[in-house]
Amino acid sequence: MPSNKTDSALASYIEKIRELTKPESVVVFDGTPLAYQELLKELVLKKTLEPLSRENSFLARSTPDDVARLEEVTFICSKVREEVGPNNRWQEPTKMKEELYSRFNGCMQGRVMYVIPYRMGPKGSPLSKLGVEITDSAYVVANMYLMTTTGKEPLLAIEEGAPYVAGVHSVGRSLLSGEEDVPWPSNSYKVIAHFPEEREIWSFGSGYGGNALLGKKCFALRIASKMAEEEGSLAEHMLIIGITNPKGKKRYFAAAFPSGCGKTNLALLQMDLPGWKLECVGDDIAWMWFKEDGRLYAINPEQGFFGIAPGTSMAISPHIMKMIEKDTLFTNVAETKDKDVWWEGMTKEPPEDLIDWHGKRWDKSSKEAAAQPNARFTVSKTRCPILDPNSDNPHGVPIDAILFGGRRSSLTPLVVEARDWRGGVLMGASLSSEKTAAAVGKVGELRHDPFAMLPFCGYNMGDYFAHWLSLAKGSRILPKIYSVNWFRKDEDGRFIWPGYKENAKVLAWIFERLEGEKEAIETPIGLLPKKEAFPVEGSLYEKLFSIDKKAYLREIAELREYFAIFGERFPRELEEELTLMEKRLL
Ligand code: GTP
Ligand code: SPV
Ligand code: MN
Repeated sequence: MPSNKTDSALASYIEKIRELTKPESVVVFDGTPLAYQELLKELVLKKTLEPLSRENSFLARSTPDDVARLEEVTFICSKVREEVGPNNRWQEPTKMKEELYSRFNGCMQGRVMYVIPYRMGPKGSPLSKLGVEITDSAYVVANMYLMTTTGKEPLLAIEEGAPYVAGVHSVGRSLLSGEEDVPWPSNSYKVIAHFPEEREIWSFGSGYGGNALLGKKCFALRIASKMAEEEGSLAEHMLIIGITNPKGKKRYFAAAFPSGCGKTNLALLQMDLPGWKLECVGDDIAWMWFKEDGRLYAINPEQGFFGIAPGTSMAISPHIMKMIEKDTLFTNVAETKDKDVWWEGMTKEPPEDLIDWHGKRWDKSSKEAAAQPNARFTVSKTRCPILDPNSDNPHGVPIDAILFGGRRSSLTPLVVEARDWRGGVLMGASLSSEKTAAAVGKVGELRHDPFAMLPFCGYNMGDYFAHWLSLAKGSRILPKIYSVNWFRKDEDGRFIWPGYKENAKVLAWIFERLEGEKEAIETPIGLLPKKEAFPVEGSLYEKLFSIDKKAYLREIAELREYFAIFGERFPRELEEELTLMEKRLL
């Protein structure tokens, strides 16, 4: 497929996939509320969805082997291996296409093939982009309806010749005549393949989240990050929030935390500090570009939230709880006897008579969780109780601060300000985090996750670092960069910082720094809040902000080893920056 696909290219693309996958029928999804309701009815008939007592809300239960993103079978298929770098799995494009053609051959037999034209980003934004997802999963169509702008308007733009990213997805389970369907069709063979040069995505075998909703991680991060490198912009795994101080001044922040590390929670934070206000532009992805006024602007390419349910409660995340009161699709949560939802952390005590995420009566005494740890809700952003008035502004919102944060039980302090852009880029590149249930694999394992983009950067991460450095040019007004860590633990393994609503104090400190209202102390790793200027009592301050120089020196040695995997592509400036930090620590 050419990268500039036209209307006739769309028709021939649909025809090509139809011929290959041999569905029973083809439906172009028109994105209307009525079409969505029709889909929900079908999904209930097929038992993929179960109606809940919450208004217009439904529950899906996946198969136990299809509960999260699958990094092991996610591939970037650029022609030259070095282009994808050691941060990605690579497969030669022709070889991958051969494999895909054989897997997709007849894979939609007995099923409806849906064509979803969609747009990522606000209408009329220079950064918004179009996509088409072809899928044999009605569940995917319903989720895409909530997460993107689907239907006639993006279709028309594509028909008028606008370029788009093409994606084809199949659950990989054809239905031969007379064969009965299962509630959650999938295939034990799974693969998610990206072709950045052709702007194409192919996904087979999984119906879950980032593996199947191709507009999200596959397009808006992996393909879009490559496009951004070419266009001089950014496509990042970041939330976007607007913060207003008691004087009525508003600033926007973007923050990158790895999967399952608190973006949705921070994006919907109830900011309880007197006089302060927080509003949400997005909770997972930011597309950003520098405009002629020299400032960095961001849009949220998504129209909805695909958020983690476990851990969400009225006590700690009331805005999220309010948002999902109705019009929400739940996947893999537990079900109460009055057909409502429950998950670990929602209430102190679980209710009686729960049905677990497998659909079985839950044994309270068992060690198994009632909700799958990566159970999620899908909901349109129109339900967000603190949606920023600029959330659909095609011009984007100006970003004044960028935060990087991982799940680190030791080492990194609650908040550190980078001295300059370079120091900030090193902060992003140095990010490590303990793995969460958002991806299949061992939970809790500490791994490098530069810029929270390890699973999502569609090209060589060495070049990605260089791209970030290259943005500091001319008279640009660069955002200040911060590292944060809500997850430091004490000797007994307990979180030192209460987190959640308390994180507002960190946001306020950053805001006040930008206003020039707060002094900071110079340390070898960056600028820390002055003890008097940070609203926690003395001993807690020490625990949150102490710097273990020896541990930092070990970290630097380890980082050097890690960065070496990028070879020549690792920017010398970052190496120098690392050496400077080392000297300051010695
Ligand atoms: P993805 O959607 O996978 O990209 O994740 P996310 O970054 O949006 O993470 P989310 O906000 O859903 O949080 C994931 C988990 O971290 C949940 O179980 C939260 O309860 C927990 N969490 C969020 N914020 C905090 C915090 O400040 N402190 C602690 N201890 N846990 C938090
Ligand atoms: C993540 O894993 O970072 C997510 C969820 O936001 S998924 O859409 O499944 O990738
Ligand atoms: Mn995410």
